Amino acid sequence: MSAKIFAKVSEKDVTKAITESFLKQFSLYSESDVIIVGGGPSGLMCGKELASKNLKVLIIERNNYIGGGFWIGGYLMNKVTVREPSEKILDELKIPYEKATKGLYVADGPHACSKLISAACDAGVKFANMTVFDDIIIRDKKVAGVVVNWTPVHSLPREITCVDPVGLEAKVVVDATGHDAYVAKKLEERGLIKTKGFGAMWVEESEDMIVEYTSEIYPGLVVCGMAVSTVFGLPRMGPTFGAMLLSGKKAAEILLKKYKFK
Ligand code: 48F
Repeated sequence: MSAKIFAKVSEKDVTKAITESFLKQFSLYSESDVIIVGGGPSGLMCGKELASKNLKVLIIERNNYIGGGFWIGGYLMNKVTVREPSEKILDELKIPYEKATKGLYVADGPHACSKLISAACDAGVKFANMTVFDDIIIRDKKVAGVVVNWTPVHSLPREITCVDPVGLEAKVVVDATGHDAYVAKKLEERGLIKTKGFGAMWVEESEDMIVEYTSEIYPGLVVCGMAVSTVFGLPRMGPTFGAMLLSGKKAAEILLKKYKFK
């Protein structure tokens, strides 16, 4: 037999490496500065901005893959568009793009999405994927964390799996769950806020409004991305992503201004 290329390691070593590393991180991030629910473009952008300021940021994502709707532009075609001036963010992230028409730029979805994920990882964001947001923690009339479970457990019928979720604490939670606005809806279920449901498509209006309405909607809960349109009843914008990136950035600015993290 020819000389071995790889180091001598057994199965148990592989298992221990995974479990020990995962549990160490999960335990550390059970108390985060900011928990962002949703790993789409707005959540990733928000996380990147916060982690680059040395905040401890955890993104909860129910899917295995991160990126939300940013891989695919629309109608299963993997090109994403941004309107001026958000091509400046593509420049910052070193995402190549072409001019489609005056004020509109088009990029490859896989390239744009992977660069954004990479920038978030490089900034220090950690991820809990295959993890579904299930409920909110509220203490003294302020959001204080999230209740989560494994996606596979959550997806099974109750009669097969009765597995309690676990709680993760954070100083601030960001709802970046897209059109569903899952976190905001949990507050609504308890009569604490009222959401309006997103409006019909109107690209000329929607992007500006989403950035404008990106805000803290309840103490400790900031909303960004398409969740903003669902909360405030704003028009949807279809497959153009500038507002997602700018809204994520604004969400980070809002909470950096208001909260002390050290
Ligand atoms: O939908 P998504 O990409 O949200 P976004 O950042 O961007 C919206 C655009 O993609 C597009 C658009 C405008 O261009 O109309 O739709 O606002 O990403 C949301 C992420 O949240 C995850 C979901 O899997 C997706 O990756 N998510 C949603 N609900 C939960 C969740 C939940 N309950 N628990 C965990 N993750």
